[in-house]
Amino acid sequence: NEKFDLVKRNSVEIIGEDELKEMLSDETNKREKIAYIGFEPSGKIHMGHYLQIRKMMDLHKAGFKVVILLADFHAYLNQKGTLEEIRELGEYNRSVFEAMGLEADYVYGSEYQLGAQYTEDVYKLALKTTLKRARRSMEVIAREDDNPKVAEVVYPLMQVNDIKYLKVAVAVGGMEQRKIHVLARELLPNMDFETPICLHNPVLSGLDGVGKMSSSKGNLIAADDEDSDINKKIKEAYCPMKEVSGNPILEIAHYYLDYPAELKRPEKYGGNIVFNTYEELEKAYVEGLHPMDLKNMVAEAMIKIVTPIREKMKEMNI
Ligand code: F2Y
Repeated sequence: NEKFDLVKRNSVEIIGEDELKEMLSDETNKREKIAYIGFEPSGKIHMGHYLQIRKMMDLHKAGFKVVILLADFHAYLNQKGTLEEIRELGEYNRSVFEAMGLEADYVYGSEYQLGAQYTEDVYKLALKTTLKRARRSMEVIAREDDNPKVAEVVYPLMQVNDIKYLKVAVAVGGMEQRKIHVLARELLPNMDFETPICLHNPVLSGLDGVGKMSSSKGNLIAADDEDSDINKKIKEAYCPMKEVSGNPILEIAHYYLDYPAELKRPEKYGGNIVFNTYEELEKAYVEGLHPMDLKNMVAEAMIKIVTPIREKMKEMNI
């Protein structure tokens, strides 16, 4: 199935693949085709976000209505600032996603998360979830805190509840969301809601090779970086010779190059090479393709992707 291949492409996993296949081939919309992703509003939108936004565009192309949750209360519970500050970042994030070309419905969590029925359901979920499980689901997501707060275990319950309240069939997120999603799959069938399908995207490593690409760490390529920033950042990025694991440049090559991809090089450095697939490129790298060659390819591809987004953002006065 063509639509299924499009939706699955470049994801790490889909939990509930068969249900998704069924939905994609069902013209009667027995189950409403709604896909969502939530973001804690953030000061910088980067290429990790763009991987997820592109996936939402794939789902839109496959016939889904796309909902973007600007998760203001979640960011608040996760100590990201005052609600006022967070909402301002939410507006900014929405504009950047629009500049990226995403067609979607945007909703703030606070528009519905104070409703009586929503609140009662959070209490119900609180009774069914162990503290241990709630904390585990937050391992990668919760902000570092020497004295962790109760807010940290309220957060995943609300995220589970969002899936019900937004009538989501396909919940999308980075791999770090999987424990919350698995919890949702267990709990929601007992809350008058159908088990959600969950699609998980890869989480890119930071350009410094320390941890993940993150707005708070500055180890990123931003949606509005200038060509010169991109060239400089990639030139200086962590990219150990012959090493695949935790290599941010190879990860970007994996998810952002179009294959077949061509490396253009002067004859004296070995001339041009065409890689038909990422796997071919990875093999060549493990066998000694020079990091500088890889970086040149990746920088060119990133500039091609970022330039139209940056231009659109300028046009929109973002
Ligand atoms: O960014 C994150 O780590 C997500 N947990 C943010 C988020 C996603 C959702 F799908 C918050 C939510 F409330 C969600 O419903």
